[in-house]
Amino acid sequence: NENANGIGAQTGYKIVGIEPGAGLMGLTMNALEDYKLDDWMLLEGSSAAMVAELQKAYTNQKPIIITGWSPHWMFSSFDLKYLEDPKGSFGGAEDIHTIVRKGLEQDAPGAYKILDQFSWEPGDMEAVMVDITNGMDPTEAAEKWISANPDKVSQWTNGAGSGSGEPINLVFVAWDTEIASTYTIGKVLEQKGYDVTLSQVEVGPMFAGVANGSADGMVGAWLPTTHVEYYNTYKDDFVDLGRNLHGTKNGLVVPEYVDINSIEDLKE
Ligand code: PBE
Repeated sequence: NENANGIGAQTGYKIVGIEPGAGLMGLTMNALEDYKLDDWMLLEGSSAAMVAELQKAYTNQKPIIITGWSPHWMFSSFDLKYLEDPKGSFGGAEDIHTIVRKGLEQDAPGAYKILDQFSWEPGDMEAVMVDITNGMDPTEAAEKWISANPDKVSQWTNGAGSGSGEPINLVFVAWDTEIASTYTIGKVLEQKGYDVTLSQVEVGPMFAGVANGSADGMVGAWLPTTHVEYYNTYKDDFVDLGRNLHGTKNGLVVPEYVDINSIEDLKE
C-alpha cells in the first residue's frame, strides 16, 4: 500500500506530536490503531517545537501533519484544516474543568469560590492567547483581558471574600490554552488578595499535585476524553469544580494546501 507520491512518502510517514504524556498523544496512538496506520510514526517533542515545525513547513509550502487542538492561535495565523475522523478516535467537543485539592474550601473559601465560578468562552481564551503569541508577557495579557471584561470577572468574584495574603499555588502545563487560563485566573485571585504562585509542571504531576495536596488547584483538565486516564487515576483524591470552558477540539491537522481531507487518506 505504499504510494511513492502519496502523503506518507512526502512526510516520511511522520506525524509531528507534542509532549509525551499529553492526552492528545494517547488519542493519536489510538487513532493510528483504529485506522490501521501501521506505517506511520508519531514523533514526540513539545508544543512549541511542533509549532516551529509547522511554521517552517508552512513557509516552504511543504506537507506536514501535526497533532492539533482548539482553541489555538495557530488557526488564525495559518490556513489549516482538521482531518476528518470518521471513526471518532479523537472524541467530540470537550470541556475544560477546574480541579482543586481537598480542604481548599475550608482553608481559603474565597479563592475556592472564585475558582468554582471561573468560566469563560473559547473566544475569551483566544484573545489572551493571541496577545501572548504576539509577544505580550502572559501576566500583562491577563491584566489586559481582565480590564476589558469587568462583567465576566465580577461574576467569578461574586460573593467571594477577599484573601489576606493566603498562598494559592496553581499548577499548569505549558500549553498555550493553559498558559492563558492559568495566568488569567491567577491574576484575578491576586487582585482579590491572595498570594498566588503559578508552577509549570508536566501533565502527570499536574493531576498528582492537586490530588496529593502539594498544589491548590488547576484549570486545565480536558474532559471527558483527553485526560480521562489521569482523571480516573486521581479522582477520589481531588475536588472537581466542573467546567470552566466548553468547546475544545483535538485531531490531526494539516495546512489547507495539503491535498487530503480525512485520516482515512493516510492509508493511501
Ligand atoms: N492539549 C492542550 C492537551 C490539553 C490541552 C490538547 C495539547 C493534551 O493533554 O493533549
